[in-house]
Amino acid sequence: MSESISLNQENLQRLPHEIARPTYDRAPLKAGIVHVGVGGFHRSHEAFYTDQLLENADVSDWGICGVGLREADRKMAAILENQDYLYTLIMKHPDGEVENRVIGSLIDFVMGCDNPEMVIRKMASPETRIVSLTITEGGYNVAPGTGEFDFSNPDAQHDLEHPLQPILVFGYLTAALRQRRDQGLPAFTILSCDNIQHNGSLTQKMVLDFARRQDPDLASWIENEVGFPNAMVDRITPVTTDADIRYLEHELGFKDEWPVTCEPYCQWVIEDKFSNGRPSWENVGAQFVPDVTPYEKMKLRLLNAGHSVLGIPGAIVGYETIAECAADKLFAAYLRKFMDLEATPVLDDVAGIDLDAYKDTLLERFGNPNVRDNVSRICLASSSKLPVFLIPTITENLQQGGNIQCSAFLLATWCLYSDKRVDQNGKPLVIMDDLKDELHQAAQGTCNDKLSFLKLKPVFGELAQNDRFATEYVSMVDQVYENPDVSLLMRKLLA
Ligand code: CS2
Repeated sequence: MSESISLNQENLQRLPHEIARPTYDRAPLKAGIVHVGVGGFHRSHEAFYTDQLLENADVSDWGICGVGLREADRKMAAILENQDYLYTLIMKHPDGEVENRVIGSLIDFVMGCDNPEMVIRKMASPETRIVSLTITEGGYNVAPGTGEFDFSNPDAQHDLEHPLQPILVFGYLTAALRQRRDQGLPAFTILSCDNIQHNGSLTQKMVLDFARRQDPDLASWIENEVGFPNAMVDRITPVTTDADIRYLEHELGFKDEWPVTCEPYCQWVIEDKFSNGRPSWENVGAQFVPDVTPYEKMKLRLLNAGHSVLGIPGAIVGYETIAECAADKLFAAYLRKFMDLEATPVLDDVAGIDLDAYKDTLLERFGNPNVRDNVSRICLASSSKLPVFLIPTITENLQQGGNIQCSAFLLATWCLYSDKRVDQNGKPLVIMDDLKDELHQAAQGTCNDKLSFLKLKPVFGELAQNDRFATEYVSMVDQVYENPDVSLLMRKLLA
């Protein structure tokens, strides 16, 4: 077999003809965007939209420079550098069609933990006009229970004491914004691309809380000058596997060490509040709206919550992927019941969106058998996901006398999952969660106090204090612990 071609700029024209690739000239691109958190999602979403834009218009200002702040980013930084920051996006349709495109919008990468000052300089450079973030739901340093910036985090204390060697993204942003202010440069926009209700407003609050502690004048400047658009982001993007790498090498004859797979569906709804210009992403499918709230709520509470609604019981049953869960008629009916009776009644109307059609589409997307989205990806970090995706639905239903059964069932199964840490067949579950020990301990307390798990305040807030919810939850816990065949209880719920 002939040696396969390695993906890089020089080899771009030697790739098999069926692979789409940038036809624009990458050499003159400037990094108008600095992005923190270059995981699969950034590469299938913002970098994809930006690549489409570069392909369709002559806009050399909007290349992307990636930033890694964690030691764990080092491997991928090396791979990207080796490939001239090119990578393949493998879009998998439900009917088996696969579209492959090499994405060219990423043009540089810097590692903060090696050289924090270089990252600060990059953000402070005149060509940088947007700093965007995918730092995960748990990355915003919110103090559990209070919603304030968590100054008790030792990394935050470190950043206050060493403003030019920050660890947290907030330290980087304020250091770079200070340099811009001092040099008379316009501020950049900070664009959050994480799944959080009002992600822009939350980012603004955290940046301002931190900056105020450091320098109140700087904080006022940031408050007046920096745009923090809220945005709803959407594209299901599983974790890259060796099989994806092998597919490109064996089927298409080229070597990409870090491709990314995703579904064909893609959505980005953004508030038009940019402080220093922005790409015309609307020309390639993004929507700019005055208020993103209803879109965010719809997506977080139907899609993201829906994922957990399938994923946690799915993990207990022993399903590997979300598609397997969605293909199980019982799981699909339970998800639909959750969406119709619990999530939808507390959603706002979204102009121009038919919620029933949106939910039908979700079931189809989840069922795409070619997107192998593992339940382990969905279950990871549930302690920072469910407070955003699910708890507000429960709280609002409790205020309005709405339905809470499916949600109570989900939390009871999560308790069982955290307690036993094995699936129904005895296979160990790999739990990846910053609070995994706390979750385990609280769940193990169930034998003495049935509300023990629900009393974990950083995750559930005051839910255990609500009699109606507590009663429903305890009834589910009793049933799940009596017979951990969660499908049986699911069937009862649907009867
Ligand atoms: C998922 C999201 O992490 C999760 O639990 O629900 O990553 C989801 O796949 C994306 O938000 C889709 O846009």
